Amino acid sequence: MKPIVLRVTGAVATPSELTFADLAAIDSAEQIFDVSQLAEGRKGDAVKLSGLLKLVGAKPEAKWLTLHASADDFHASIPLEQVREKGLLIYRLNGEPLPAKSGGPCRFFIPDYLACRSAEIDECANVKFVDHIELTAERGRDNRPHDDAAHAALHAKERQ
Ligand SMILES: Nc1nc2c(c(=O)[nH]1)N[C@H]1C(S)=C(S)[C@@H](COP(=O)(O)O)O[C@H]1N2
Ligand SMILES: [Mo]
Repeated sequence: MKPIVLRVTGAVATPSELTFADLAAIDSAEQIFDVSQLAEGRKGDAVKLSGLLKLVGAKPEAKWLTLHASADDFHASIPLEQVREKGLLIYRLNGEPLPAKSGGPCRFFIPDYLACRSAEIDECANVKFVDHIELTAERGRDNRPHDDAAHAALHAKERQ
């Protein structure tokens, strides 16, 4: 059995446990080869969130997208409508599964993110180490930092 890189649960027709090969097999119209085309300096290949949602069959009641990173217990919950078309999931680097040092197994990425804590969809919502995506009618778990001190502390921890 190939390792599961992403679980998708909640308000979806087909709750799924996806491997790297499953993500790579999503329709090429839903794939972005080389995200540096969209965001300078960013690396890797991505699948559009819209492609993932089609694969699992997002239900109409799904209004919130929660990105879970169990590796470091980081979670962000954002209104689905705002990222449905532009959200990306980076999952591959140089043809291989995205390594943890680049935010693997999956890294959520919004190309035109706003400054940290300026909005619901901010840079802090670019969750690294994503291994579980949950769709819900109500807001899900979110432990993004709320103030400067908490934000600085998080980045200090990240740099260790
Ligand atoms: N899993 C995880 N994802 C995370 C974080 C984190 O601590 N853990 N920090 C967030 C914050 S606060 C920011 S600003 C961005 C930073 O992304 P960068 O490492 O590419 O600069 O990652 C976000 N994603
Ligand atoms: Mo942030």
